[in-house]
Amino acid sequence: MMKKNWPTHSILVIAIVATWIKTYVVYHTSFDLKIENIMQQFILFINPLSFLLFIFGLSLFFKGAKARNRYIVITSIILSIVLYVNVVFYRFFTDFITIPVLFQTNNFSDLGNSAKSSINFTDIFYFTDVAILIIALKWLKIGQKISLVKPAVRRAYFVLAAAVLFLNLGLSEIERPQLLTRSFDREMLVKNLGPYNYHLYDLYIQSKSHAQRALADGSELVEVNNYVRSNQAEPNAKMFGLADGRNLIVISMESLQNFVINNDMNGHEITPFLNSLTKDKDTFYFSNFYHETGLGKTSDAEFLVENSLYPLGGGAVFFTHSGNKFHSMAESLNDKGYFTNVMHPNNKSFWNRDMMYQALSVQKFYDVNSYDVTDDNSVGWGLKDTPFLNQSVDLMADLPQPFYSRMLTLTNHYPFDLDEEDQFIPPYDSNSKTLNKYFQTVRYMDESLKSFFDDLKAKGLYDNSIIVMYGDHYGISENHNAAMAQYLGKEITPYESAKLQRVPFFIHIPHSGVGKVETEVAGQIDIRPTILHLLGVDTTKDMQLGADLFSKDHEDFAIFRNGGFVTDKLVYAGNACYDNSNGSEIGIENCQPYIDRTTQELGYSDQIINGDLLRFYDLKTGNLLIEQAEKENK
Ligand code: GP9
Ligand code: MN
Repeated sequence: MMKKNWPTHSILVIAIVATWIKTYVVYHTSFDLKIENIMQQFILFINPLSFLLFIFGLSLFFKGAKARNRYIVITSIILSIVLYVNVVFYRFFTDFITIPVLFQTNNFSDLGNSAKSSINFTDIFYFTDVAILIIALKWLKIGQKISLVKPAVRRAYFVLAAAVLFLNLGLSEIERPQLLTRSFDREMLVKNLGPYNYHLYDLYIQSKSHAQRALADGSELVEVNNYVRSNQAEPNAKMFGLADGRNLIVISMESLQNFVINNDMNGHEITPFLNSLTKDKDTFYFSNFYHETGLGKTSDAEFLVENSLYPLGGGAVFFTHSGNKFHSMAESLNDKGYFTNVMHPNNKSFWNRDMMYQALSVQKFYDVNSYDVTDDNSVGWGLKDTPFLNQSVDLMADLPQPFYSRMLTLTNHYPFDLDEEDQFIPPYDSNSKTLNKYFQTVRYMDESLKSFFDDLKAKGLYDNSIIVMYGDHYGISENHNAAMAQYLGKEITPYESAKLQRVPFFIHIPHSGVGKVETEVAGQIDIRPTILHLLGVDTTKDMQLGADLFSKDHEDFAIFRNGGFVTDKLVYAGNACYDNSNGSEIGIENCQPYIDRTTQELGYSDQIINGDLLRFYDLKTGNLLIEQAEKENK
């Protein structure tokens, strides 16, 4: 009787609905996904559907009922395994699997035997949908027959599936703009795309970089190496080793642009503490220092600091190339006996940091779980800067010394929300709410940094440390040009926009007495060689593109990730060449030699990253391992 009443493709519907519901239940029972509003809940609910419609929909192409049913059951088993493996992985790492992780066996050494103990009998629940299918097929005898679907019906079916996918992507785009290009947080991807689409997306990203890697054989390094060697800057004898043996603290100041330094807003000083450092005898302040980040924002700046290579143009290198071989600053300092770590009170998978930090040889990542985070001490993106920096000093007090701690602040991040008690100055009065609030959060960050210095002193960490601080990237985008024009009292031309990419850079060396304001044009690429030389580390063999800012060989030249550049005399932005002394547009031929060098240098950096070329480079000897590569390829 059953046989007659059930339409022929009921089994398809059962497969889709059962897997869909199960996935949704698993979201709530097995992962800790932070859902903030109804829209996010709705996206979460519909996100498995598009993939399930596609994958199970392929069963419409089968001609025999048996083969079709087998396809559906096997697909259901595979999807259940994929989801279940993620669940088990999540129990350990509170993260979702990426394809490279599956091939990095050292990740699983942690899992070891305890993996077994975390697999429970009740986990059978994760296969409920498979069980339902089998019951439907075997006992209820559903899906015994098949009738061929008309091509038009099939087409309509896949159009529907595509429509669901676009609805899903559209809603996600509204909820989380630039999800696929910018916000590379796996949790966010899974929350918006669902686990199955997420794995497809990951597969796409990984196979793209894998293909480029496979094409490289190391011979590309000859030219790159020549370039790097011929552009090397000799360390300044007075500065080399000046801070040898001291702890190194590097602070990424979120979204901090240089225009606020030594400036005021309607009579209010914006950064009193940082301003005092610009006049301090122990501090170098670089006033013509540029960020060089692309889509990866904070993480791109981290990449520049660690590697002195440019981030990528098309995506966040932290996400696309965490499987590469790198010779990071952390690695150099590990070799020198430093305890290297990063402190940042956010989800560890944000920007794929947990994976990338392994590739960068960072020994420990103090993520959000290392901090005491409550509603009271949080705002916007999470833990406020003052408690973050304060708790970090407590952590530092227990670290083996010397240590290298890289810290990432968070409060001065779009949308620049701030509790009333933290608003030390009023908002600005332009038509841009963003800019108006920006001054207040910058003022707050400045105060946090001041108390951080005090905390270091109180814990006895100050005297034997050096503190390096850089703005990571712009905070005010070109969408706010009108408001910026009002504030700065001048029109924001492409020339001005380029100059607004300046971020403050400070090197504070307690008791050194050598500090001053430096005006040479420089960029984030120069941070690493400068620091390493201060700490007395030889970098003659390093594959780095920046130059020591204290070296007489350092050139006034900063390259933007978008192909623009600045020198002491020229600015190249928006395909036009400007005179840097007055901002007037001049003939492109003036810029051409630097345009060529910019293209060349960005090209070399991209080649190193895309080809994973550092695997062919022996840092200890400076030898190129090209013969070995030839063998590998055979
Ligand atoms: C998040 C923080 C902010 O952890 O780094 O990232 P951003 O959006 O500035 O790149
Ligand atoms: Mn940032």
